[in-house]
Amino acid sequence: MSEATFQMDNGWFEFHSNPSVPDFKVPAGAIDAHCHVFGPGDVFPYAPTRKYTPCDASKDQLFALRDHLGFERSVIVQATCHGADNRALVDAIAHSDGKARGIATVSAAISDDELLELDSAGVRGVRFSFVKRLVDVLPHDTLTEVAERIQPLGWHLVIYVESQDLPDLSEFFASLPGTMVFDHMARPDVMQAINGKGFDQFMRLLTDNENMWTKVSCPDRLTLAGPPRYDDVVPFAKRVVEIFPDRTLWGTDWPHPNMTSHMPDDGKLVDFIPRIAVSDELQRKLLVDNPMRLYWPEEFNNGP
Ligand code: 0GY
Repeated sequence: MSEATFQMDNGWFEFHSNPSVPDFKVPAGAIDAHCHVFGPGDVFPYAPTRKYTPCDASKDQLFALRDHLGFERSVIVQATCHGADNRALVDAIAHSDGKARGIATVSAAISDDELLELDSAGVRGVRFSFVKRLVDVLPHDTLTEVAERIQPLGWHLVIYVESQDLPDLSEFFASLPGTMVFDHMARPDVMQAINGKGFDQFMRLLTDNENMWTKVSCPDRLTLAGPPRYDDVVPFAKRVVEIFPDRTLWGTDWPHPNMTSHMPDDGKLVDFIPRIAVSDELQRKLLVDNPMRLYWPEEFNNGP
C-alpha cells in the first residue's frame, strides 16, 4: 500500500454530489458501459506519466451511483491517470459481486500470464487512446501487436479518438483485428451538419466495418447547447442508435474527468437515453443486450 498523497489539479471539477433520480427508468439488467474509478490515490497511486490528477472517485461511490440510477452492472474503463497500472480497476471489479467487468490499459511489455490474470479478474478488453492531451500515443505496430495478442482471449479494443483525427487514423483502425468500440462517437463536432463530412466519415467507418461499435455517451462533452437536455447532441446519437442498433453502448462516464464547461447531473444524463433510443427495443439493445454480448457473453448466450 502506498503512502502517496495527491492533490487534484487546480480548478478540477468534482463529480456531482447529489445527482437527481432519473425520470427514465432503465430496463432490468441495464449496464453502464463506460465509467471509471480514480484511486483513491493513497491506495492506488496515480501514474507518474499521467497528464492530470483527478479527485478520488472510489468503487463504493461508483456502485452507489449505479444503484441510484437503476443500473445493475458496470463496465469500468481504465482512465489514463492510472496509466497501465490496472490495480484500482481490478480491485473495483473484485468487490463488485460479479456486477462489473473492465477495460484495461496495457503496455506492450505485458506477459501472456499477466494478460491471463487480467482476464480472470474480469477484464474483457484494452483501451487505446489517441487523444493527445491524455496520452503519449504508442507506435501503430506496437498497438497492432497488442490487438493481435488479445484476440485469443476473446477481448476487444476500446478506442478513444477525436473526429478531427479520424481521416489520418481510419485506415489503421480498419487494419486492426477483432471487435473495436469507439468512445463517445469519436467525439463529433456537433456544430457541423449531421450530414457533413466529419460525422459522415465516422458513419461510413461503421458501415464498412461490421466489427466496429460505438458508445453513444458523453453528450456533456460534445454539447454547445449545454445541460440538462443536450439538445444539439440528440440527432447525432439518435442516428447512430437507429442505424447501428446492435453495435451501440451507453455509459455515464462518471466521474467525468477533465470537464471544464460544467459537471453533469448523472440523473439528467440518464434522461438523455430515451431521446436517442426511442423504443423499448432500442433501449433494451443499447443498455442490456449489446453490453451483455460483449462483456458477459457466457450469460447472454445462455439466454435470460
Ligand atoms: C473519458 C474522457 C476523458 C478522459 C479519459 O482516460 C481518461 O483519462 O478517458 C477525457 O478527458 O475526455 O471518456 O473519460
